[in-house]
Amino acid sequence: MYGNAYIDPNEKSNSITDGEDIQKLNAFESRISNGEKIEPKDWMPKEYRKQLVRMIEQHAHSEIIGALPEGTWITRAPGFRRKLALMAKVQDEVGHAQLLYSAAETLGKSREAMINDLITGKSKYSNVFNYPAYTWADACIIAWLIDAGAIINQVANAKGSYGPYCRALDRICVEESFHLKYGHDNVVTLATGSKIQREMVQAALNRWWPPIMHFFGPSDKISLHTEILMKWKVKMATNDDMRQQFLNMYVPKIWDLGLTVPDSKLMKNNENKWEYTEPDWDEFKRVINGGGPCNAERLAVRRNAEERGRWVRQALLAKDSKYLIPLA
Ligand code: BYC
Repeated sequence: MYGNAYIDPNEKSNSITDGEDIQKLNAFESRISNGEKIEPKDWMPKEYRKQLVRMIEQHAHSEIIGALPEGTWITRAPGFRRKLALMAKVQDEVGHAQLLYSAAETLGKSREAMINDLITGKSKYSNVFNYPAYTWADACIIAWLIDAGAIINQVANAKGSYGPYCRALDRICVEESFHLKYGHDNVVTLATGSKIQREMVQAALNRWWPPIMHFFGPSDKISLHTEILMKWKVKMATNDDMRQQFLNMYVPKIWDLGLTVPDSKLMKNNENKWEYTEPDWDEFKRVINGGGPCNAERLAVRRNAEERGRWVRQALLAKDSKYLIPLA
């Protein structure tokens, strides 16, 4: 669409800026330090392009796959008002994927190639969507706490350096803030409801807590991409900082509702930082690499959608072809 300079992610290099024109690189980095936005036709290092494609594409896949666990609850949401609200939320998530795929396309990778990498398991998407939503309370916890985590990440990164991604994030955040309110309202209803409702929402929180802790990415000590992404202002906070921000904002709200967090080590230390049980990073790696409880099911749904919609995309691309047989 804009550039055709998409770089193969498998390309090997010794240093991330090997072979770059030093003057151009310096000018690019000083634009970033001055807070300027980089636009699709501007010069950028190969690694910046590669990292952005990886991250934006994973984000887009997360939105489209993220519609699935909640989507299964549309027909079973309690009451017409909640069905309508959930339907609107799921539709928003798919819309976010469209915005993000368009942002990634500005870097030269086609949407077909991105979808292909998703359904063949080459590209990643958020760990959290590989777990099932067993009860209505699971759908409520997703809408409240996963959307909360997403907003923390997106509000920060919307101030980043790549124009199309930042503009997509700005728009997404506005819609996500409604999702958060909807999720919170549902969780409040359950947490202040009957004994069965309170137990149901606590059980859902217990199930979702470990994936939510994973959601912000591996700890800074083992994160692969944070350093360069922060240098180039693609990521505006580290994974651990985002996790701390989430705990700061949401643990008190969870406690206020009379719910407990399933981590006996969770507490604030003397430096006003949250301490918690180290998330199980082996489980995280297994899930993001295809071994979670729902990975196969999630990809099968997208594969099916790709197959069933292929004729539409082919028809749209074949602008010169004519109907040979009258339709009626
Ligand atoms: N899940 O070096 P690191 C939503 C991977 S959707 C899976 O720290 P980075 C919603 C990472 O990709 C919003 N994989 O990575 C939708 C890397 O692997 P590769 C979702 C993860 O990029 C519907 C490796 O681990 N939000 O809210 O510096 C309904 C090393 O990690 C995860 C986004 O997508 C993970 N959680 O930082 C409801 C935000 N974490 O690529 C709600 C956009 C890490 O080397 N993404 N990995 O094979 C980001 O902000 C960053 O990519 C991350 C990770 C903070 C997630």
